[in-house]
Amino acid sequence: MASVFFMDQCDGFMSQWGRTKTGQMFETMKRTNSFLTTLRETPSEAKIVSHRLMLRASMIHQTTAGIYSWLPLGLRVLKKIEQIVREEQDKAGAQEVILPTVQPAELWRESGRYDAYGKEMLRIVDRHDREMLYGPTAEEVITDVFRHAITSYKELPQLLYQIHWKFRDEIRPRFGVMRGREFLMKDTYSFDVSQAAARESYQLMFRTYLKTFARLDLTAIPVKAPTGAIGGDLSHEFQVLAETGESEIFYDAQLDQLRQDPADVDIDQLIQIYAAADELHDPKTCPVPKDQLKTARGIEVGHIFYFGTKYSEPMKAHVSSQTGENVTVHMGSYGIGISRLVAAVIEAHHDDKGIIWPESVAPYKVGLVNVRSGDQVCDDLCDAIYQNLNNAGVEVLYDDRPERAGVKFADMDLIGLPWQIIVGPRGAPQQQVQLKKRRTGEVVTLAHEDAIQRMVG
Ligand code: 5CA
Repeated sequence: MASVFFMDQCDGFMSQWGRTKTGQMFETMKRTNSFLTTLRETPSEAKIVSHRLMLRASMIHQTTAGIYSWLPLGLRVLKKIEQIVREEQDKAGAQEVILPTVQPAELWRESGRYDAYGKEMLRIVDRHDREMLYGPTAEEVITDVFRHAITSYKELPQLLYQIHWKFRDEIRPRFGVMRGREFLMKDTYSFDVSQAAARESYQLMFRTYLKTFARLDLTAIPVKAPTGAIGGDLSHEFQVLAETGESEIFYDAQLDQLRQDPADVDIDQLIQIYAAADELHDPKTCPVPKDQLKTARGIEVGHIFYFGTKYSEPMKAHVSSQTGENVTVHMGSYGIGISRLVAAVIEAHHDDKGIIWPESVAPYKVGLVNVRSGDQVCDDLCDAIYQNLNNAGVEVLYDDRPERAGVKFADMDLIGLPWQIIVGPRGAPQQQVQLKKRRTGEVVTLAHEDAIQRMVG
């Protein structure tokens, strides 16, 4: 990976920034100058492991009930997840937009949802006494954008998405960012000329979701779901299995085999396999034999809906068809809880020492541990490694603090970077380091150039 530095002469700076070939930002950081303030003790308010670890690793700070500030380490993960979700949406041909968070009540009156949405909607009055709201979702806003721009079937299908903050005044915000009141969502909206075409968009998103979750190292089971406040007649939730999950799901054991390799699975086939949220599961009508039926708890990380003309009809989103008639477009919407995913990844990837980030979303790839900061040989070798990794565009967090080795090791394990390069007084004179893989705990001793080489490759 080549890199271009904006600040060549930045030896004295706390961190360095660059840009990789793919345009993604990377950054390296020294602990002495970082905002990282890890906690040894377990915060008592946190009931599930992801919340505890996010607080202990200083990824988030609760500003008020269900509303969080994202701190530097947490934000890096949030951005990585966001970028993977974005790349998969772009590959599917969806185009990114940003819609307003503050929306006029008027549009929601048009769709008939303003009164129906209830107390979860945060309602605001502006200085002219106009009723506004902080968007819990954006079907109305996007339908309004669409109807002002698209007039012909020739311009369909359209897939538009945004990655933006939502607000739902949840009655019981809990488990940290897992169920917040303010949260980051990716929401895509599809517009098609017919029901058959809309089904294709639905299947495209279905497939895109399986690829997205696989890149996050998550196994997400697609489950038939009720449509709730969004409405419509076809819907799937994507559930990551975890004991702490809020939903109970029932599924055919066949799914366990198929989901191993989602890329090769025929989607129609996957949609046919029984998997249902508890609201939809009825043991009397369930087609799966008892010994083949599995039950598990899940975290809903995504939810997709086909709702036909529920919004386009009242909001008059029409196009001219091939035969010149005016037809109402068929729509779907497709959500992914980006901020919730940060917690879901931790629920799926941790041990009793802390987080174990999959490489794809790790805040840094490597943690560099100077076992004896202040020792000239150790400091020099660490500086050389830090600089080399930097030049190669490898994201590294360097623990250069004058702390005891035990504290640094515990912190690195807690933060959960995939790799640790450990520099100590025994190996440093021979330019030797230890390379530790966080997931397995496996440690090898090798020349520092070899360790760097392995991180770059
Ligand atoms: N308009 C549709 C699809 S874009 C919609 O809003 N769907 S949703 O209500 O199911 O939300 C989409 C995803 O956002 C959920 O699957 C979940 O992962 C995430 N989400 C919903 N509520 C919260 C919340 N309170 N905290 C964190 N994430 C949430």
